[in-house]
Amino acid sequence: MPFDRYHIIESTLREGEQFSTATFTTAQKLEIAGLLDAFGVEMIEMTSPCASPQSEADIRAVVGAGLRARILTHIRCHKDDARRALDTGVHGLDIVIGTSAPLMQHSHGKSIREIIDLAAEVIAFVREQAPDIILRFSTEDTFRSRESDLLRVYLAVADLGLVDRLGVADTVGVALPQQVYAMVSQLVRLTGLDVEFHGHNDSGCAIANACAALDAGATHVDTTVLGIGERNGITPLGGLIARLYTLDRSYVAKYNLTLLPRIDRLVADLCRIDIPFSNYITGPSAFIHKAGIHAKAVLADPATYEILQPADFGLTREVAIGHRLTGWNAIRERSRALGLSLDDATLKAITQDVKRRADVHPLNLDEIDGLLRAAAS
Ligand code: HCA
Ligand code: CU
Repeated sequence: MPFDRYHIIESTLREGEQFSTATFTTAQKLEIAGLLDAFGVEMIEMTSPCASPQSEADIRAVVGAGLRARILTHIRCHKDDARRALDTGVHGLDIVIGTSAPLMQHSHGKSIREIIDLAAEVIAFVREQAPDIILRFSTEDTFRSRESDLLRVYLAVADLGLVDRLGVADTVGVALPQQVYAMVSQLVRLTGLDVEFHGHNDSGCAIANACAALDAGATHVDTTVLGIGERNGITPLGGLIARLYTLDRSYVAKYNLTLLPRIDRLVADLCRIDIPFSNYITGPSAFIHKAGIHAKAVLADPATYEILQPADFGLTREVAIGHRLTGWNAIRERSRALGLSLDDATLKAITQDVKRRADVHPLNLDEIDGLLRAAAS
């Protein structure tokens, strides 16, 4: 099964730094990296040392922390960038170059022939300097590149026999799952190399695309915490976990899932944003059940309306009862939790009272408890 042997490349410290409100200090990067390592991600990608002096120092600091995760940095396809990256002692280099018409014209101005020659030169240089380093080559904007161009570039790079992994990047979030599946399976079949998928979320397919990539035989998926990144970001770590867990819980058993809420909270705080209500697993309403029909069923068996078990993530479910959609089963459950013994007729009458009052304003738990206690006394 393809989902048995995938690795997460956690890019909060690279792609995530490209998010509008993200600027992490060295100490914050160490804290994020430490938590991601404890969670169990296999690789952590960091901003290029060429970005700024602090970026370079931060790679050294995180490499020096001695984490289990391998530390990668992300560089342009330049010998100078590669030299500076190698100098940091990083465990792996992720090299990228644009192959779509807009990027070839406005980003580097090179032809496909020139891209192939440059890639060969830089890759050979890296291997000469660091025979054991983990080396990946990726095309930027893969899904707006001509397929014949892509295959020329990827096959030429694969033929060098010097890289460990090829990367495909949906840089603008335009790809559909079936396109990702087709591209990844083709690369796996033609090169036999490990394949990494990096997908932006501009049109809402980042998780589905990552899943399609794995299904097609990709070995590595890029994520960031909460999905932060350029524009509206990439495949979120928690969203990928939710997607794989719901296919089969064993696919995410290798990760320390109870750390996810802490990781999401930390990054949200550092970026001065809230965790979105719609966030996977850790969104504030992810495990709140409201309508009477839902509450009744969930109280009888959570699996009726829960595909993820909150306890697996160190979280608890909540049955909301102070609103006009509440049902008497949920009110009875609250009465039991308070140790009261009210008969069904009384509980039903209280439920009607809650509904009437909630038409004016939602009730908090204290108000409901007050009604229940008053009826019991
Ligand atoms: C970017 C680059 C990148 C690189 C992805 C990769 C993208 O545009 O900032 O190297 O796999 O989305 O193409 O993040
Ligand atoms: Cu990106």
